[in-house]
Amino acid sequence: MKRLVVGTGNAGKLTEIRRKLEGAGFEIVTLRDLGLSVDVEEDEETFAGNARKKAAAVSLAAGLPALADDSGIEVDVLGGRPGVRSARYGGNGLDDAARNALLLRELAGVPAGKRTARFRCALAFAAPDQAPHMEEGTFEGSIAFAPAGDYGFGYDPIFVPAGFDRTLSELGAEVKNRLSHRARALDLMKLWLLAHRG
Ligand code: ITT
Repeated sequence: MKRLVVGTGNAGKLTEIRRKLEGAGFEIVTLRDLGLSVDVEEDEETFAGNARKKAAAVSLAAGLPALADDSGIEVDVLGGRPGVRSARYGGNGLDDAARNALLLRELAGVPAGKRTARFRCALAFAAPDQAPHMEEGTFEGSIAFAPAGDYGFGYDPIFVPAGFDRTLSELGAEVKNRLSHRARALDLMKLWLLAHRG
């Protein structure tokens, strides 16, 4: 089977990508599987720009087709922050729990109706022999008043998807793999891979 390198250091993303791309006709490998490490500065102003940059760098280093994800959360009352800076929001020293606590402090006093937010995911496929292909997904919801639940990573414990009254971490894998920003982008990417790279 043809190999596809997934260029992410985020274990949560990797699990979601592997699950969604089953049956897409590729053996999914990581940079670590190949004994490679690629350091990409994520300095673009858009998710798509960063995803494209990561995928191109990984494909070049591995000499194989590559997939990269750039994603994050936009909180409306914060003018779209953390946005493309979601991974390092509040500085490099913070872990996911500390970043969630920071976001909740910033939203102290903001009422339920004004806590709207969305996750965005840009996925880029790059191969040595062709221009990159992009897909995107968004996931609307709002920021909870306190973290809850164990599933997932990042901002999942404080994100309540639109139409639900529990956090994504409480709702778990079935809901996330069906409705999330990454799930939607991956569904589209899988269709494109089957049609163009099969
Ligand atoms: P790679 O660049 O190695 O893929 P990363 O974690 O640094 O890993 P990003 O630069 O795309 O990835 O940062 C995205 C951040 O946005 C991520 O670290 C989370 O904090 C948040 N995020 C993205 N998707 C998420 C999701 O599905 N659930 C919760 N948080 C998410």
